[in-house]
Amino acid sequence: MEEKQIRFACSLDCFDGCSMMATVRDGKVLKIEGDKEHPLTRGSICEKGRKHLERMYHPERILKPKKRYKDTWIDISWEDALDEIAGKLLDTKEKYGASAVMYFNDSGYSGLSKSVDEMFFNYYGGVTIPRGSLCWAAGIKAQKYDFGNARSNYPEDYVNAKHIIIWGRNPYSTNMHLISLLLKARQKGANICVIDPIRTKTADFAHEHIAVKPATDGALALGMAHIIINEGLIDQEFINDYVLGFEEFKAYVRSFTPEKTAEITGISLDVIRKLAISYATTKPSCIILGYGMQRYVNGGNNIRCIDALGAITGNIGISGGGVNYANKLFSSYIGGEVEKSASYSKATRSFSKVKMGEFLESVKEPPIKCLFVMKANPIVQAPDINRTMEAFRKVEYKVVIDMFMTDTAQLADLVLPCTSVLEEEDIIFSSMFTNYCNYSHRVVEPPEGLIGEYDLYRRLARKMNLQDYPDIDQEEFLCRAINPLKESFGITLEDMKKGSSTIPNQQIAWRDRRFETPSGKFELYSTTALQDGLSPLPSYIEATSGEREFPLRLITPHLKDSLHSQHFAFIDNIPTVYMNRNTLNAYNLVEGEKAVVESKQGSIKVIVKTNNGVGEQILMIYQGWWHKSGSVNFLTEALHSDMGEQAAYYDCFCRIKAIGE
Ligand SMILES: Nc1nc2c(c(=O)[nH]1)N[C@H]1C(S)=C(S)[C@@H](COP(=O)(O)OP(=O)(O)OC[C@H]3O[C@@H](n4cnc5c(=O)[nH]c(N)nc54)[C@H](O)[C@@H]3O)O[C@H]1N2
Ligand SMILES: Nc1nc2c(c(=O)[nH]1)N[C@H]1C(S)=C(S)[C@@H](COP(=O)(O)OP(=O)(O)OC[C@H]3O[C@@H](n4cnc5c(=O)[nH]c(N)nc54)[C@H](O)[C@@H]3O)O[C@H]1N2
Ligand SMILES: [Mo]
Repeated sequence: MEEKQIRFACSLDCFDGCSMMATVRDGKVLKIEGDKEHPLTRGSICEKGRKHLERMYHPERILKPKKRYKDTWIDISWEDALDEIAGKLLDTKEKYGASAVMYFNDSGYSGLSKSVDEMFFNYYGGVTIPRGSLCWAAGIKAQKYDFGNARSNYPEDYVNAKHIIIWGRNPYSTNMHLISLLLKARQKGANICVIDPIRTKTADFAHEHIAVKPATDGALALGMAHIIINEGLIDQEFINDYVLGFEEFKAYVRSFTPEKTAEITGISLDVIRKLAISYATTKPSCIILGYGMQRYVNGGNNIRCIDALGAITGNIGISGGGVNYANKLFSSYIGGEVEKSASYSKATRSFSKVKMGEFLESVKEPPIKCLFVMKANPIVQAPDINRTMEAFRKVEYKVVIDMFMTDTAQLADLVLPCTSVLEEEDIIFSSMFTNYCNYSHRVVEPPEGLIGEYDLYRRLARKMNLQDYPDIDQEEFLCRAINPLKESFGITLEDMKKGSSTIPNQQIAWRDRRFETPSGKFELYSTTALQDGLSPLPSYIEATSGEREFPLRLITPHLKDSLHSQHFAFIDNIPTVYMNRNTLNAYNLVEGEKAVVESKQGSIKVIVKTNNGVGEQILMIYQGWWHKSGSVNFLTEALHSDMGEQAAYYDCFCRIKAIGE
């Protein structure tokens, strides 16, 4: 049999959006590697991307529907599984109404074909749906107030910057193709600085690392603005023409003197001053934001304060500039059947993803009777696991769709398998960084009998006689979804199939300075924020701090070799906690020993490790560990940030003590 090379795309919820090549022989994938022809990812892929192959052929992958029976699981046929779900859904709707059904989905798979879950539940009549985010919503909302939308310069443009601040992002772990762009920018002479309470590998690579105290970035940005304004380094012309509320902002930042800023942020006067001046005078100056500093109760305002720096220095709408947080580019041009289905949803009840446990405990008229989870592992990834798990368990009927028996699936009544990305024909894009949308070809057929989510919902809709549900094949569904792209830019499905597509002439976000805010300007003063009960100006809300009993802040960032919990699946050891030597000594801990970390919410066992790059009074544990190891979200509290109902994971306070084995 001959070997074939087939192009597909990574489906992980990640910045980079890599294109990949699979080598196939006799219906079996032999290897996967990067696609050298992709303009941005250029053939390099990360460890977790490579693991698509291992996951597809893993002996523990779920291949048949599994039904809970007493204390064990039994395999059932697809027909029986679909009959059972259809029966439950029809019955629940009749007895309690459609809103007694709830679903929780996330971005476990980023392809368009699996967005049919939303469409299915809309046609069903409108169930209880999730709102808010575990991921990035505080920053998205902040940028909506300021710019009207979250847009970024195309990544290839970052190399044109003379000064780059990587602010609360760790691309060494989470966004590897940004690192190659930073290398290029550095070769061209750009100065690169990283602002992070932890000295990450990204910080090691930069010219400077500024160790800000957690959740004080808003104050740092306002302090920088104070210096920039005082020194006359603002871009007056840009402000006059395109900025609303400068005078009010100027009055507000007057009190953020360098001394006060230094006191709040823990950064020396010299460093703050140098940073402010180099940002304002080395044009074009670019800020690349991560999602770290918006995972706090003051997170949205932290991002607004940083956005303001771009506005007062005129570093917006120019090549090499921008306050780049996300790139909501393709999502504005995707529509089709999912969009159309919205009008079929009658009930409109929603719950915050962050507070699923609290919602389930208290919801009445009707209470939740059926719960569906897909593309997500909330019993590991959502905050306050103990509470969420207890409430989740009490729901009468729960269905989970996943490739593996996750901790969430273990609590279900019925678990359905799903296809791997290598078994799907799909369109994949991410709104975080990349400006490319990738077409992913089906590399191999799914294992005997296994059906993907597209067909699963279509078959369910047929069984339930869901009126008007589009009974079309997957290709037609994709074709309709990208219709706005075709109409606006002439990009067709056939074009897409050749590899990756991009939207022309939008390399520089806000080049036309036509902001999507109510005033059409960049809004330092946002009436919309005021109407939402927030300060109209970007404000510093004092960072929370630990109490006597739980003095240490726990930061739980993302690990290089796993996407959230997905690649921790087969790891049994317990998590490592990193802290600096002062913290280690203060708690009489010994390197390598076992300890227990406790918060008001719960506790987990850990192995102690010193890392002097971790700031004072901070513990750092990577997120993603499964229950068998000890999930960090046993410790976190279900808190909302100030904007977007975002999980404020890093406002988590703990104590640590040795176990003494
Ligand atoms: N390998 C890998 N890649 C991923 C993911 C993954 O799980 N693994 N997840 C993907 C997803 S869904 C996301 S959302 C992104 C997240 O990508 P990133 O934003 O890069 O990652 P985070 O871990 O959220 O946080 C980034 C940095 O913020 C820092 N930070 C924490 N608190 C503060 C603060 O108060 N101020 C400042 N300035 N910095 C702070 C943390 O120390 C961390 O180094 O990564 C994506 N890519
Ligand atoms: N403490 C703490 N917690 C965090 C974070 C943090 O920084 N700290 N980060 C948060 C962030 S940024 C995010 S985005 C969330 C992520 O939260 P989740 O999206 O829940 O995280 P994953 O572990 O990626 O879980 C996705 C699940 O989808 C499954 N899956 C993969 N492909 C498919 C498919 O095709 N169909 C179906 N049905 N399932 C599939 C995977 O096997 C996996 O179990 O976690 C958040 N949790
Ligand atoms: Mo995320």
